[in-house]
Amino acid sequence: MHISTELRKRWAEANRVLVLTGAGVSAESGVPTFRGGGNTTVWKGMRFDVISSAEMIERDLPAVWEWFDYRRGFMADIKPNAAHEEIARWQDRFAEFTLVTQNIDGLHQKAGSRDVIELHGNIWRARCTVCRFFHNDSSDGKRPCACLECGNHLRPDVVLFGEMLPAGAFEFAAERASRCELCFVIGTSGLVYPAAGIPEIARGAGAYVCEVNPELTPLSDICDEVITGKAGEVLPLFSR
Ligand code: BJW
Ligand code: ZN
Repeated sequence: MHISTELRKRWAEANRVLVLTGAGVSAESGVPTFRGGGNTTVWKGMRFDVISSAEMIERDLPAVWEWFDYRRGFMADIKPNAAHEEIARWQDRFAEFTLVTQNIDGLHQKAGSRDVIELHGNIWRARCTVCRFFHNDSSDGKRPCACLECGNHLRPDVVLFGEMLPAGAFEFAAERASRCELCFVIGTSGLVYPAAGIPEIARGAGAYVCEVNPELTPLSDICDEVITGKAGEVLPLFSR
């Protein structure tokens, strides 16, 4: 677990920094990753890419809610870890700082990060399956049962396999990636597109790209530097 002199210099001098995070950044808070243990996340015998799919919303919305309510249950009490906290400190350190996350747990915001680009939505929000009206949880942490505008069914406001990302979110992230000087790829397996294309855009535009992950990923090869370790242990080394 070592930060090169080159990276320390670039980190000290950079004006425009972009961070892309994935499930690994929340692992040390106790949120299970999707593909840990050999791609094995399963809910009631269904693989997560089956239950977390656009098709399942059509076929069995109550089952989708059961799966998301279960996860909302254990995510309610979790806290940001040292990685979220360090990333939150970075936003005031650079002239332009962009945080792009694939996570839906809201832990970056809990740690104090502002203007987080959530590519895959947020588990604490629902939206109407008909009129698309957004619903945040009520102050007591409960989700509404039906649309408050039109009374139709709600669904989790998350992006499932085969669904489009929120309008403009990827485009904004891609634009920031195309002009950042330093790009961190933290705790993602780099398998899900278009999110996994962001470091490639940054690299193609000449940014220095650094991955932080205990394991190598398909993105490791395009990175200038790979720091092998846990996000909560590696990231605080920057401010120290
Ligand atoms: C640590 C750690 C520690 C552990 N510290 N690290 C191009 C090619 C092929 C396919 C496609 C393509 N473009 C689009 C597609 C289709 C599809 C896709 O990418 N499929 C691939 C899997 C093949 N993409 C989509 O469908 C996307 N939509 C789209 O492109 O729309 C246009 C379109 C429509 C129709 C047809 C075609 C195109 C939408 C993707 C939505 C993803 N949604 C999910 C579920 C959210 C809801 C839910 O939570 O249930 O989002 S899938 C899941 O994967 C979740 C995550 O955000 C996402 C990424 O996972 P992540 O974060 O990388 O986690 P893991 O578990 O994979 O990895 C964890 C990593 O952490 C590991 O590397 C560990 O080593 C590491 N780690 N501890 C640091 N302490
Ligand atoms: Zn509605």
